[in-house]
Amino acid sequence: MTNETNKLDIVQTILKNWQGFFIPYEMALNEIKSDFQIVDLEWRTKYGYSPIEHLKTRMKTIPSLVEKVEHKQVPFTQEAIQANIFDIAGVRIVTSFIDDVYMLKDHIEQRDDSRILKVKDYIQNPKASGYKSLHLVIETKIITSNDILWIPAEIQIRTSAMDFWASTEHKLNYKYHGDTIPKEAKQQLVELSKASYQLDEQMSLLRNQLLSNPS
Ligand code: 0O2
Repeated sequence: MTNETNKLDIVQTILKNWQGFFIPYEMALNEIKSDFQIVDLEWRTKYGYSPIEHLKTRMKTIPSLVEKVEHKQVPFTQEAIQANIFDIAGVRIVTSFIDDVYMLKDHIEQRDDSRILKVKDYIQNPKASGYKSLHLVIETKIITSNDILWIPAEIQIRTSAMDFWASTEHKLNYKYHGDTIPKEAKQQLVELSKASYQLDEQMSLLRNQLLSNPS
């Protein structure tokens, strides 16, 4: 395990010498964001409703990248990181309903300018923490002035209820950073995740009832 001083050296080296490394990932984020802005606009225009509540993009922070590279025992070279770390560019899409999560996955699947490399369905198979979300590792096509690149990105799609749970749990864990969150609190978080999923299911049921019997 690299010690803290070495970690700091690595972060500083990356900051100093790897400026160009992150550019294709920025391009991928712009591309994906604009694809979903089009979906949003199209749906609002056609149906007066969009499956997308909100969308956020983020670049992995350098300390978080260094930690992951160490954890996965990937060599500290640009080539090795490009080939092994797929969430440098990250997109989070929040929907109102569970069905919309999978509808957006289908949308990505059908596009010619993206390829799904891996699906991690933490809605069907929640994490032990109670975390629920659909994760897709994709490659998105970028056309530059002299090249065509396929850049990896991770897309997390989840409902507002799942997002509320995840961001609150993250804040609680952050408060305990370096310390273990008490066992009872962990169990309570799992229960809260189940309760919020019931809310999602009931909302879906209500929507389906209203759609099949609008009057
Ligand atoms: P960051 O940089 O802060 O966003 P891999 O080996 O690469 O396939 P990976 O990516 O480590 O696996 O694991 P995973 O679990 O598929 O995705 C990690 C991301 O999912 C995390 O990002 C969180 O955004 C989210 N996540 C996973 N588990 C939990 C959880 O229990 N609670 C919450 N709140 N979020 C979770 P990072 O790793 O924090 O990176």
